[in-house]
Amino acid sequence: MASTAVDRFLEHAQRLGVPVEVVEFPTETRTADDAAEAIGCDVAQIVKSLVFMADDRPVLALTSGRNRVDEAKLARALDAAVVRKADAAEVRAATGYAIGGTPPFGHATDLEVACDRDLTGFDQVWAAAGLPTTVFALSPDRLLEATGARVIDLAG
Ligand code: 5CA
Repeated sequence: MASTAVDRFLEHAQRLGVPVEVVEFPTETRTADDAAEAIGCDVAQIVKSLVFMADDRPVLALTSGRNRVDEAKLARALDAAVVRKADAAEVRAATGYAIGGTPPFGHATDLEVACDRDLTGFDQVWAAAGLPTTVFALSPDRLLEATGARVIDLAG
């Protein structure tokens, strides 16, 4: 797995003291459905690490693979006037990773993080590890600790 993106993520995780075991698949895990199928878990256990622009400030919404973000709810929670999905370049600039491989922490910039309440009920959830073919598992508690996320109801 000669990948600077995964290596970069692992370095961040180590610095944060979060044990990460990267699992790489021969098929893409670019979307939540792809990832759930490859892993053999419930799609609701997939952490989508979605970047939004909240009044031009990038924020991260950790969203259950089963849910769509209600942008009005997210705006209210962030006290922002306007929230929209970041484009590919904005995701790259804010996180240092490409869409489909963006991990939930270990980013190029310090992002405010909101976490979908629906992710917190599982023993284990799965998130991207830097590339659209890589994932790792962690408990929701560790996810919240590593990201400093605020748990909110963000599903539409
Ligand atoms: N590896 C998987 C599961 S861990 C993953 O990263 N899923 S994800 O949901 O976090 O990333 C894919 C998401 O990126 C898609 O759900 C979609 O909402 C978003 N996306 C895809 N293409 C674009 C684009 N061109 N601009 C903005 N967002 C996009």
